[in-house]
Amino acid sequence: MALKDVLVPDIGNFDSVDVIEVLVKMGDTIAADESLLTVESDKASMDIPAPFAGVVKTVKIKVGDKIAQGHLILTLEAAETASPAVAPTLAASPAPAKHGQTPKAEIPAPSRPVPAPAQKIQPTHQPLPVGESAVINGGKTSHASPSVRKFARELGVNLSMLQGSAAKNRITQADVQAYVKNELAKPRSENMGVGLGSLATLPMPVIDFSQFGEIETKPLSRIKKISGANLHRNWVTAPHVTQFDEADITDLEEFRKSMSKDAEKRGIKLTLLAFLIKASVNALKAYPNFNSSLAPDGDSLIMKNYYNVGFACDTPDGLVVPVVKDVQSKDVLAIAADLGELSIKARERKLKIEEMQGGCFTISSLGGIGGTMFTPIINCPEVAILGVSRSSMQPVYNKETDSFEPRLILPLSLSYDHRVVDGADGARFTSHMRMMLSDVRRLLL
Ligand code: CAO
Repeated sequence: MALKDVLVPDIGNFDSVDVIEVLVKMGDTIAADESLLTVESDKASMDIPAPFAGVVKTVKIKVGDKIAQGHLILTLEAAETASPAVAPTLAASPAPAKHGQTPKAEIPAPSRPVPAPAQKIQPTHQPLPVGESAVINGGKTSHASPSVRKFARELGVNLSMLQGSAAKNRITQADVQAYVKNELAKPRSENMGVGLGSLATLPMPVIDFSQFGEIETKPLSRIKKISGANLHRNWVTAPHVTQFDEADITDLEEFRKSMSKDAEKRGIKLTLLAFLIKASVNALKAYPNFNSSLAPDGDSLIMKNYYNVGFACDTPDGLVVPVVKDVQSKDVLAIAADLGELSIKARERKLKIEEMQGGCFTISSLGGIGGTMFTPIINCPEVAILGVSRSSMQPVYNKETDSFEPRLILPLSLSYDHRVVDGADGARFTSHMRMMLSDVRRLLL
C-alpha cells in the first residue's frame, strides 16, 4: 500500500478554476477513473477523475477553492493491484496511461464527429470538453455537475430542456426533480410531445436481451463515449441538410498517380484526400459562410480568416478528427505530408490535443473503404462537413463527340447547418468543389 498524491492535471489555458463539487471524502474507496471533483470556469464545468484506484486518506480541497494545474487534490492509498488506467486529466485520453506516467491530454475532435471535441476548458463557442455539462437553453448556456447529469440520465431527462436555478444557470438536482414532477403532472398527450411542439424524446426502453439469446457486454472505448455524445448533440442541435454531387476526377487521378512516385521519394503518400482538402479551402474562400460558426447567442456569425481542415480518421478505438492547419499556405504535397503524419499519430494514439483543435471544416472520406453515398454529421460548431465515397468508372455523355466516355466519378455528400447555409449555397459549394476537382490545374494555382 503506497500513499500517493493526486494533483490537478493540465486544465488548458486557465490559470485557475473553481471547485464546485467534491465527490469523495476521507475513507472512501474509489475506482480508477471515478470522478473526484467537479471544477468550473466561467464557461464550463467538468470532472477530474481518479488516476488510480485506492482509499482516500486526506482531501486537500473544498467547495469554493480555486485550483490550478499541480494543486494537491487529495492523497490516495493506492491498492497494489490498482490499475492506473486513466490519467488525472480533464481531457479524454485515447491512449491508456502507462504505469506511473501522466499522459498528455488527447481527445478526438468533435466530431465532433466526435465529439470533435476539444477537451480543455474553453469558450462555449468551441466544441465542449469531455465531462463538460454545458447545455444551450434558449440561447443561454447552463451547466450541470456530472452527478446531476447522471441523475438526469437515470431519469431520462434531457438537460437542454431545463433552466438552471443556481448561479450561472447551473442546473441542480432539485431542478431536475422539479422538472420531472412538472412533466409528470402534465396531461398525458402533452407529456408525450403530441401537439405542443415538445422536442423531448422518449427514454429508450430497457430490455434484457439475454431473454432472446446469448449476449456479451462490451464497454465502449473512451473515444466512442466522447464522440458519441458529441455526435448526438450535433445531430439534434444543427438542422442538417445533405447536398449530393459528383466530381469527375479522371484527370486528377491520372495526375496524382503520375506524381506519386516523386512524392514517395520524399517519403510522402500523395492521397486523394490531400487534393480534396486543397479544393475545399478554395471553396471555403469562395463561400465564406461555410468558414464560420454561429455565435453562442445565435445572433451572429463568427467568420474565420484562417483555413484549418479536419479529417475523420478511423482508429481501432474509434473516430478521431486531426486537423491540418493553415491549408491556404500549403501545397498539395505539404498537405499530404501532414495527413500522413497525423494519420499515423492518430492510429498510434499519439495525437496532441492541439492537433485536434481549431478546425473550420471537416472531410470524412470513406472512399478507401467503400459505399456509394452517406450523410455525415456536422462537426459542430463548424457548419459543414464533406463526405467522400468511393469513386467508380461511369459512362459520361460527351456532347462534343456525341458519345459516352468512361470517366472516374467521385461521389460527394456535403452536410451543412441550414441555420447558417442556404440550400442554394450548399449546391454552389459542391459545384465549386466539382469544378476544382475536375480541373487539377485550378488546384495548383
Ligand atoms: N475512391 C476510391 N478509392 C479511394 C478513395 C476514393 N474516394 N479514397 C481513397 N481511395 C483508395 C486510395 O487510393 C488507396 O488505394 P491505394 O492503397 O491503392 O493507393 C486506398 O483507398 C486507401 O487510401 P488511404 O486510406 O491510404 O488514404 P485516404 O486518403 O483515402 O484515407 C483516412 C485516409 C485517414 C481518411 C482513412 O484512412 C480513414 O480513416 N477513413 C475513414 C474515415 C471515417 O471513418 N469516416 C467516417 C466518419 S463518420 O462516422
